[in-house]
Amino acid sequence: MAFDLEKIHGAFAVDDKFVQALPYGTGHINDTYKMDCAASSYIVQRLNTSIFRRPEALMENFRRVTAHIAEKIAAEKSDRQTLRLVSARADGKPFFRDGEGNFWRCYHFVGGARTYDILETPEQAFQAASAFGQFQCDLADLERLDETIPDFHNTPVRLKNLENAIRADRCGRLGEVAREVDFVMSRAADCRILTDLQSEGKLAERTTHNDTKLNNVLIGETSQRAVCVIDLDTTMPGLPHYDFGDMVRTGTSPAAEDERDLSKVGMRFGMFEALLRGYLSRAKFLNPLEKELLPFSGKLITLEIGIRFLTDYLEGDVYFKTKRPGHNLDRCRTQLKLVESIEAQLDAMKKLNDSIALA
Ligand code: ADP
Ligand code: GN1
Ligand code: MG
Repeated sequence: MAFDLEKIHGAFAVDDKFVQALPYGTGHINDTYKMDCAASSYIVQRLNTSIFRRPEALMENFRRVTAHIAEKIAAEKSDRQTLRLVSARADGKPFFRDGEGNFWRCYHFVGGARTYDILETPEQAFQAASAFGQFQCDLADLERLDETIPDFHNTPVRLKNLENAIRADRCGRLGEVAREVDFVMSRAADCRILTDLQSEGKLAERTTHNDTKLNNVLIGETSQRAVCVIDLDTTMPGLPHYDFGDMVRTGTSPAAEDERDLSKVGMRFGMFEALLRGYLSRAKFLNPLEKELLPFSGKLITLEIGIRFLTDYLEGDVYFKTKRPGHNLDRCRTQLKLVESIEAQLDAMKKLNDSIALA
């Protein structure tokens, strides 16, 4: 669908002449555009409201999170940044709903920085993980956010959704995925570990980002330092493991999430070590049990996202944006291959984790 981005520009309090707006980034959910104006640039996004069903509550979370982090940054006089929303011209709200019901938001483009779909160096991994650790730290004293997508990282619920998709087999694709289904089902017990500990009161909810794909942190082109954590749509109550686990999922493999040559997929131990050291350098609030479960969280979240890609494949590719037939199945297969690779190294990952002191 083509949108008149110049009109959307007019809806926001951007006092800068519109030049162009082009699709930007590789996100799977929202439509993102980089809008260039005469003096500076902006990010304009159309929120996917079939996934984010309460967009106003989401934007209230977004506003509270960015205001809270901005205060912390100001107090410490650091060069790190947070997203800065632009208000709608008509009513001052941090979003604009157009005549067709599309939900738009706009914020300042952070220049001189970029994201990486595949991390290139352990230093980038260290930087990105310390930025997400700092993010959790910054939000530790924020009042509870609205849980805009309930059960977002509830792995047993994700598994149940897969079981429902298997039973329905709406697209007649089940025959193709017998191996993947077996792989997941033989690990069903893993899916419960964190949620069971939480129900038993042994793990406590915190404010977490919940989508810590490594391309959701901007890294300074020259400084190579993490500049800004972005993509705050799922920032809400969660377990810190969801964030660390997704860093391991997206930061350790040298292959793309949708790579078809599975021989290229695997966990690079050096990248894991850099993520762990970066994260622990800031996540001082973790208690011993939380810390102990970090290596396992890498396996769990990789399995969970594999389950979600498989479910979407069986349901006819209705959730994640896809660019080719079988795209979600390709993505599922890379995740499961990565799970295997993590399993093979889990003992060494735990040993390393035990050897690092928190304080
Ligand atoms: P999605 O939810 O679709 O993943 P993101 O919010 O992550 O959307 O944005 C998509 C991409 O746009 C990011 O990966 C990043 O490259 C770029 N981006 C987003 N916000 C900014 C910003 N404020 N400044 C510069 N680049 C940004
Ligand atoms: C989606 O929007 P994006 O591309 O950063 C998804 C994440 C998945 C990820 C898999 C709201 O993230 O949960 O881990 O794809 N976001 C949502 O790449 O479902
Ligand atoms: Mg993103």
